[in-house]
Amino acid sequence: MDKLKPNQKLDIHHILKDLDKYHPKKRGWVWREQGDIKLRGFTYKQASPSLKNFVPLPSSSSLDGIDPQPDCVVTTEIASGRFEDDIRRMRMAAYHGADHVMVIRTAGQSHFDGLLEGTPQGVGGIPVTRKQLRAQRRALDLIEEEVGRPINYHSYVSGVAGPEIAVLFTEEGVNGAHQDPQYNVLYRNINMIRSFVDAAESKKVLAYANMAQIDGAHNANATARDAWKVMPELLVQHAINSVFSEKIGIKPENIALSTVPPAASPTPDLKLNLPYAVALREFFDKYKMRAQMNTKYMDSSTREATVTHVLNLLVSRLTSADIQSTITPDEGRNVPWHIYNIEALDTAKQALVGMDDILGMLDLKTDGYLYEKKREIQERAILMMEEIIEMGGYFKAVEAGMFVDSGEYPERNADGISREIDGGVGKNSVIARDEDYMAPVTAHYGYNNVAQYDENAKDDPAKLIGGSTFECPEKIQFIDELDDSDNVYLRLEETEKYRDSKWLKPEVEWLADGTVTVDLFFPIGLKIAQEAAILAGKNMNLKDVEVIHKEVLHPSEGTRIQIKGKVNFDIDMEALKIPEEIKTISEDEIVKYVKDNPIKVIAGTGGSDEHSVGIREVLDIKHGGVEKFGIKYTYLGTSVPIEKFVDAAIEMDAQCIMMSTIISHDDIHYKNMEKLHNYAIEKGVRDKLILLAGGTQVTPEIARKYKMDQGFGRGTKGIQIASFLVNQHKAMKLNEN
Ligand code: Z98
Repeated sequence: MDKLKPNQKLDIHHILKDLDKYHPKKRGWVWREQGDIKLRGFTYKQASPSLKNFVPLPSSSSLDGIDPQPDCVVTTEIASGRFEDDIRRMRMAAYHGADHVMVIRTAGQSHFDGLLEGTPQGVGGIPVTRKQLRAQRRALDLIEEEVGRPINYHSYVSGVAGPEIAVLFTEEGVNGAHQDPQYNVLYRNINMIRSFVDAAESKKVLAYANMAQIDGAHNANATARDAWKVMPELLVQHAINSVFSEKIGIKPENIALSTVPPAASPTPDLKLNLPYAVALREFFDKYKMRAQMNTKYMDSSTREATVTHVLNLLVSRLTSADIQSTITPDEGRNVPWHIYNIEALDTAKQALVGMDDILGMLDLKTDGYLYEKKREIQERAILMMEEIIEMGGYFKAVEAGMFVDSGEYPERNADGISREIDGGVGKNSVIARDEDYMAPVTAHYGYNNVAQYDENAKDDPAKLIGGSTFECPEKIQFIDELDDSDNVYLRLEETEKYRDSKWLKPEVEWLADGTVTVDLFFPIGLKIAQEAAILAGKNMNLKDVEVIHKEVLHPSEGTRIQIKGKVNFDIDMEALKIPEEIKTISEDEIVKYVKDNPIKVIAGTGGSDEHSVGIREVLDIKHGGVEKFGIKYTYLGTSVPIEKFVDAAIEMDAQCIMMSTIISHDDIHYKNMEKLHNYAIEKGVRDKLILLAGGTQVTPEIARKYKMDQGFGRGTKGIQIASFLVNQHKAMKLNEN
């Protein structure tokens, strides 16, 4: 499988085969191609070329399926923990426009003091391992070729094993990483001296690999009691990590500030988030901005999360974000449900494209509230930085609890996170290098003393050993999984029945997990509704029923509940009756053809059938009926005698009869079809008429068996009928000639 094909599943066995010998195709971060794009007569200014293979937004079905891509990199966070399942998600995400895939370590990997091999699920979460990275990068190498755009792969460099992780990432073709020593210090209580020394080493490696770096300031935002109060501090944290990174050698264009709008509606969202974003961009204009939604205020409502996301996207567009993250309420629910990943990607794509060139039409005011608030945030940040310097520097300031205090600087509530300079994990573990210290490794920070061995190896110390793993990937030690009771092969065996077979099972988290979600409404208050929902789930034969979302519509009149649970049946795909797909052609093509070749239709509900809604829907322009494409119709009404259709067609010189037939007892619908066909023959016009029958009980195959040219069942759209008419009309003309 050297190439993926859209109609073929990604073969996980292929990804795992000879994985020990696989090495990534390239290193380094890739930005999107940017520029003006023209699609279907529209010009997009903040855009990027369309993909080779993609799934467009649903509404694109009325726009010839165009899929304009925004100019910024779009992120998805994939985190089921089973890399064999996540690979499929990455492929779906790429089709929806993701070109930055972040794999979340669900274990709090900062707590591990070394690298882990294998895929040890049992440790209470999923850490990132070489095998997992390699398998996923291998899959992404295929996926990026399939969609025709490079995909950036990303994870985190933190914890006391940070430098080792940075090396691992470089070896395995990871293209971006979070790296910010302040994260270690504040949130993981890792010794600050150790964290900054490790960060220097890690950043040197990230710089070598040309990876993009995302910082960790946004975590203050997520941790603080009132996130908008830490706005000045966020600027300070960004400043510390950016300058530090640049001094070590990361190029400014690879330094991305992780910005999260600090507030969400029902706060006056934009009045806080917009001045903050402007303040940030103005101070840090040489760096990139990675915008992520504010998860702090996300509850389990997908609707609410989407609105917060869209408001955040507005801020991103107004301040030109370079990387746009997308996360979902599933963070809040703690379940990585990829359908919502895809929804969030579509939300970003739809909103960003919808707001294309907004700054070409609007200016942000440079006076009044926006200016004053922005200035105030910046002034507070500078005051804080000055005080930190006066206190004797960052370490002293952390010790004094200057960070993540719930007061808005310079106001202080004395509840900030305080760490001791010589405390925390890994304290006293930094030792000065000896005089004759020497490490023959590539991308090493600081004093390395290689010249004593070889003057020529000064700038390339690994030369002394014939190259490091960066230059010679074959030197990498690949250790396969060691746990023989929990590994990918066992998991694949468990689900083998559902892989490329006739068996299917609903899925949420992992292949064939049988999980489903159900939306329920009860005309009662919350407390009772919740219990009722769980019982309802059990009565539906669901196992492990849990409430995942609840919303009071009125304290006593009603509650909406969403539950999840597991089903224990399999679906045999071979037993399914798959309705025939009716192919459509583009609206423009239909309109042009009908203009040059007028088509008239006689329509009505046949026999003694009084239904009229369906046929009117596919005739009238209102909901996209055939009239929309220039096709003229004469509607004869309901209970139309079969003969009358043909007589009217002759009289009006029509090319087509559309007979609706809903009632199906005694197969009357099919009998009427045959009658219509026979009468047209009797009148000598069968070969000049296109006969169509439609209705909820009509299937195309059986309609054709009863001599119709085509049948149209439930859910038919006008464009399907119009497309068929055009194709059939063309074929009839060819026959005439
Ligand atoms: C994000 N969804 O930012 P653990 N380093 C930094 C981080 O911000 C994080 C980690 C490491 C969010 C995820 N960020 C939150 C600077 C996490 C993760 O301790 O192994 O979980 O490290 O995209």
